[in-house]
Amino acid sequence: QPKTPSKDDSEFRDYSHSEISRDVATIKNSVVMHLTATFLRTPASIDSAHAYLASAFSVRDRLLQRWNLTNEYHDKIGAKRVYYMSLEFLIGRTFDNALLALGLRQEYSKVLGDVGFCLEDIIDEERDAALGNGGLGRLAACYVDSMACSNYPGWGYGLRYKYGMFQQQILNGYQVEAPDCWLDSPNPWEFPRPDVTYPVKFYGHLVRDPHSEHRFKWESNVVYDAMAFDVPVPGYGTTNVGNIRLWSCKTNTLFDLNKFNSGDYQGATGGQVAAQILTDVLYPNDNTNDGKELRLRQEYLFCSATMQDILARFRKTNRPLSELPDLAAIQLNDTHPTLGVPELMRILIDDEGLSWDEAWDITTRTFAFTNHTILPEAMEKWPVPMLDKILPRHMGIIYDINLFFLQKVEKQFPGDRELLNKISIIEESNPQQVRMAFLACVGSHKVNGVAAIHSDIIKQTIFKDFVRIQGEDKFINKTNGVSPRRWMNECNPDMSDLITEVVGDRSWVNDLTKVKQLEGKLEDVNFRERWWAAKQKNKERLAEYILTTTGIKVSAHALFDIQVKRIHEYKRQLMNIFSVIYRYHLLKQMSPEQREQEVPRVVIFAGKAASGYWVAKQVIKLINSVAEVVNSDEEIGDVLKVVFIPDYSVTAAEVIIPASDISQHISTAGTEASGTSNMKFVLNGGIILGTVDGANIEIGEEIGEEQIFFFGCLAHEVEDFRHYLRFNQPKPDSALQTAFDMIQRNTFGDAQLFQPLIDAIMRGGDVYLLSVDFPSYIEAHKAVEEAYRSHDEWVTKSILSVARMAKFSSDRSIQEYAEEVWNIEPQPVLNCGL
Ligand code: GPW
Repeated sequence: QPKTPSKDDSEFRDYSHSEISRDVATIKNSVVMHLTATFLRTPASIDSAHAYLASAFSVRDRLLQRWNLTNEYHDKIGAKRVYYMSLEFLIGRTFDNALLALGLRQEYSKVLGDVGFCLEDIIDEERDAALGNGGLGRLAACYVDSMACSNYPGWGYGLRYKYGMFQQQILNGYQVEAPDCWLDSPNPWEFPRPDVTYPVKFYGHLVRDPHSEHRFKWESNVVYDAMAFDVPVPGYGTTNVGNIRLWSCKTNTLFDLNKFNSGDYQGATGGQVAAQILTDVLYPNDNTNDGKELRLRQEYLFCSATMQDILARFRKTNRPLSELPDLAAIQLNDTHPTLGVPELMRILIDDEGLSWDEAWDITTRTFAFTNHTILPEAMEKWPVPMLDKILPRHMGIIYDINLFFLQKVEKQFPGDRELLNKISIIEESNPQQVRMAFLACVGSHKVNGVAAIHSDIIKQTIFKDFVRIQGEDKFINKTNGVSPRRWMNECNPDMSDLITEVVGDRSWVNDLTKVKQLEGKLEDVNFRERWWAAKQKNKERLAEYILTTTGIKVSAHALFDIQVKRIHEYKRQLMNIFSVIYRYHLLKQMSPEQREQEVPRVVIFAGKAASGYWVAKQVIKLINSVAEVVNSDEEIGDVLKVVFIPDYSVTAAEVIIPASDISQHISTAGTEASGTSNMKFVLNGGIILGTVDGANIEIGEEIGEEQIFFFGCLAHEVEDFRHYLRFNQPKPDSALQTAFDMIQRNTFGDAQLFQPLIDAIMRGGDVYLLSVDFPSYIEAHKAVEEAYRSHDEWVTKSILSVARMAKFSSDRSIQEYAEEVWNIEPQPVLNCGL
């Protein structure tokens, strides 16, 4: 039993609450202390890697002090907290972000400069925390950033994968995956908490409580331990520091002393090795559900540890469990954490002795659910036999949740058997499956989509009957947003300095409505020139990056046309590369004089394909094959270059996004729930070429339709087109046919490699409607070109766009969630008076 101090705590308190000095000498001291004492470096053995580590540890010291303050304060005032549960957090780097948040960038630059290092090089030593696939994981990271910056009491909860998103190499034009061993070097941004560890059970059997109908004892000797690691989230310009608590799995089987003594060292710790596997690796799927049992066990480990931790914190308040919803709001980031619902029910009923109705009331008032897709292949379903084997108690609870729900519906709509079948949480397939989206919906008091069109679509499709049963008010929209700290201030310093000049200070970073003031600068010739110069500099930075990562030399004076995102058929990178092929064909038909007149263009792709997604991988191969032919065609020169940048990541995005002239967001209408990179590109002065889909629509509404190039069919037309194409051959226009012909004439290597991509259109029903949208896509490209020729028109579009983008700050999204879903308030630590 640990002892507590015999004296009052004021001495400790005074020291731990005094702000660490900002002067350069003190900082230098702390960096050198870490160099020598934490990393055993001497002046003779210091290198940039250790200069980074020591600087990062000294920044972390400051963060942890504020971290303590924040959490102590929120505990003390009994603040309601939000818990953002997500299997993914795509954080990227933290060092530069923390320096900017604390306002210490210049100081550290000086300290490092004094010992002969350049801050930018030191920043480049950090590896990304890539604990996510794409938009969904990055959104979670932006949201905890906004919570911290807006002083909302809230934590992220996730998993600490030993291997994050795989690293992508391109070999012979093909994607090859390599493991992301991001924890091989020390990670300054996590704080291990061995004292915060919970047991998590699997398998076993149930014993019914003789005294209570709903209570069971769940017995099992397969027990894992989940141990917490805390990742501090610096709030910009505030004392508040947020937190992401990540669970790491270890065994809790006791060290086997007998085996050890008999010389079996391996056997003695054998359990450790087996248990590690649960949090070893991030599943690399984006918008697909592959239904692997290991993934289910990951999800449960995550949900159980998180629910136990939230309840442990709640119990310290000594308030009755019925008040849990007054102190905790839990947001489910898609269905992946939905087992949190039956897990909370299990704890409340079996461990705490509450009745079913009490437990259900608490649970549904605590949880809310965000849906991020309507793609059928992404819908999470788990076979009943699998769930029953691994989590027998939860399977029972899910059956009961479903039973009571169906009974209520039967009362509300007597005799409607078909309705009951449609909305049942259990799908009557063979084997039966648990529909996780329905479970999440029934277990939550609010359900939201992530852009206006998407929220409408889910109300008309997957949740149509639920709207009828549970009422309109439960189903709401929360349009996504992105953090202006990372996606403007950090990644685009020159443009940010310009905005700061106009606003008068840097407060716009936490209040994006202030960028509106840019509109006043539209006629300022000098300002316009500097705006363009900032973009030009970003393009040169990207040209340099392209040269080092691919060896391809591109001209920074060409139009930069960028599509970076996960490779997926619905996102239609294939349509983009077909249009590049067609452009190449047109250029080849021209005389040198005619080609001179064309707007030179660099078409840039980047993105990862899920390792098991064959079609997506062939698309990467096609892009690289086209790039090879086009880039080495001397007749074409700088008029057209095609680049595939390998290993897209948060850090790569920070270089790529600020450099766009246009970016492409060209999903088949109705398929991209929101998109968030579209927001990032426009916030950096780029123009969108896109379909009438996801957040593109709201971006157009905000910045004005003149500032965006829309094309393609509308969401409500998609079904009819698909229906037609199921029974009729597509009719590619001559441009698309030309692209097919060139591929089939082996222009880009063996045509056989790419025939399946053409077949998916010509024989596979063209599900993503490339043949339908291609003509208007080509027209839109022409419009882009004409606008780009008029330099003045382009700069106006660019400035106006940024000025009108305030809505897409994640601060706005988080404020809406806080007010309409979580019922929490900002609690700035500054006024804490501790
Ligand atoms: F399938 N999204 C994602 F809905 O990045 F779970 N990965 C995913 O697995 C899913 C969605 C899921 C994305 C959406 O595709 C994108 O449109 C949206 O902007 C983003 O989530 C954040 O809401």
